[in-house]
Amino acid sequence: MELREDNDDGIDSWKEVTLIYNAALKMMETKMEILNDEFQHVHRYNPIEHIKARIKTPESIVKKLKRDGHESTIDNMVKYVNDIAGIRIICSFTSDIYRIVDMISEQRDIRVMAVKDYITFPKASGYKSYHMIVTVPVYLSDRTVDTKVEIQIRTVAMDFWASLEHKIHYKFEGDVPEYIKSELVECARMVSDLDVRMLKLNEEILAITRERGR
Ligand code: 0O2
Repeated sequence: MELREDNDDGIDSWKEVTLIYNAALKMMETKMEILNDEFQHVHRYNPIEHIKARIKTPESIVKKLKRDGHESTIDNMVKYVNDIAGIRIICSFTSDIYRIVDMISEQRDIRVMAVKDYITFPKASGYKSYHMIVTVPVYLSDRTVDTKVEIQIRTVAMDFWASLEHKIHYKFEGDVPEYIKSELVECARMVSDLDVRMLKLNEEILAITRERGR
């Protein structure tokens, strides 16, 4: 991303950063809504339950840059922080996740830069989610800016687990007692089990509906 010359206090550049990342988020949200509407039209079914979008706070950006040993400059922010713009796509079933990944990857103006499949390879904590870092072109009056967006795709059940785990992590400032960690791992196992059973149930309902010609 090319930013205009910084002024003394850097405010213009920061404003420009948020403007561009906000535009990228809007584009991604609209793209996802269109795909969801089309999917409903063709398959009579919505793979996306809901979408959450956020711009990372300046405090979190600075924290991440410090953690990775970078100076807090606008340039470093744009270069090293991949999740300034983040979108979370929540779906009902695990199979929807890969459908959405394919649909995103096939969009001609989206460039997939990196993926992390924590669905097939969950974290030791039990965390499951599919992560993509993509760029989308943001069309300004005088130039086009390819802008990074982090996409997290997960089921409702995985999201429920991740939200609570995130809160717990934050409460204990990373030093979570062992018995809570093991309980979380056990809950993650139950979440995976629930996702498998709900998917199976849904497939059975769809098969019956097809059989009855409805
Ligand atoms: P926040 O507050 O949610 O923004 P990165 O640090 O992004 O450069 P990393 O950590 O290898 O590199 O990226 P990864 O694994 O793709 O994780 C990025 C984001 O995924 C995190 O952002 C979290 O939102 C989420 N995440 C990853 N692991 C976990 C986990 O074990 N539990 C929960 N609840 N969320 C997780 P941030 O910036 O760490 O946090």
